[in-house]
Amino acid sequence: MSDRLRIAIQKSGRLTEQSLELLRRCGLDFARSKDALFCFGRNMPVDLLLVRDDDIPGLLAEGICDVGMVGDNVVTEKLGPTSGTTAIGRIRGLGYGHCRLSIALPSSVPYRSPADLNGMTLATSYPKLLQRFLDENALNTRVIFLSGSVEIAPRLGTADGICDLVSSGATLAANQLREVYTLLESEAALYQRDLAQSPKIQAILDRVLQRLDSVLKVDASKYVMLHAPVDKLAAISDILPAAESPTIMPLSGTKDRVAMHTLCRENVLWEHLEQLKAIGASAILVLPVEKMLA
Ligand code: PRT
Ligand code: ZN
Repeated sequence: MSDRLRIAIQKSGRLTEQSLELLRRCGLDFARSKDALFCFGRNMPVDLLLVRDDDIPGLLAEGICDVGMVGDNVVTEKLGPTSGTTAIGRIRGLGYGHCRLSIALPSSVPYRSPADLNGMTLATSYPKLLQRFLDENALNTRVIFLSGSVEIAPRLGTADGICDLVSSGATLAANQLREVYTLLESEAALYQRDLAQSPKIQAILDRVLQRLDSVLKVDASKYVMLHAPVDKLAAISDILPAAESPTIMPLSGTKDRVAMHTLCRENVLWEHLEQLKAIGASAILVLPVEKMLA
């Protein structure tokens, strides 16, 4: 058994760039081999396997890799819910690859509740997750498996509706489909196999996780600068997500308004900025944080 940590990531697809970038930001440097299926870690005992995302749960289950960066949707479809029931555990959400697995019907088809799916045929690439939902709701709905282009099945007359991944919703809209029920929310996540018998590999993983946690924490943090009415400072702090105690500075030419700087430990959204503006904040700047040693 080698004493190197093996990480599987998607070889080529939606998750590839961000997975590689995240590992790079954790300080991992890989030499790409010619076939690019295996990359040797140059500065830590960590190697990369580049594979199809669908293969990652199986590679973890077989112990061929130790951790995998893969969508929750893929792992849940292949292995079922991982909590406690399998040796594969979800250890971190990675903050990219967000999507949801949803049932969608042609816009013209009425829908009030899952019972309306009775007697229909649904096309999907996620037959296990869909069948589990149908069974839980005691629905008599036919499932047909399609490995791709699921969204055109209703137009071709192959199915009444679909169950597929959605992110922006543009694909559904382009096919006159309407999302009616979400089965699963998903993001790219780090999964690990049971390493109880491999303490050396677990120790390498712990080092990588420590770095990963700093990177993820910095990503979620924002530095906010704004001008605020003096009597609204408390209300502004309440709006800012996970804000630390702010720095308050005078503004020349006015006693009623001050400059406020604060670190927010969670992402600051447009909704927050709109609320801040509504209670009198102005000149609002949200800056990314590069590194943080707290
Ligand atoms: O070759 P390989 O098997 O590795 O790749 P793949 O073709 O199976 O997967 P890929 O690269 O398409 O997606 C990899 C992972 O990205 C998925 O398993 C999800 O975890 C995640 N992800 C996030 C998505 C989407 N968003 C997504 N929108 N995967 C697919 N889609 C597709 C969806 O199937 C639909 O066709 O995009 C379309 C919908 O997008 P919107 O934006 O129009 O709603
Ligand atoms: Zn795939």
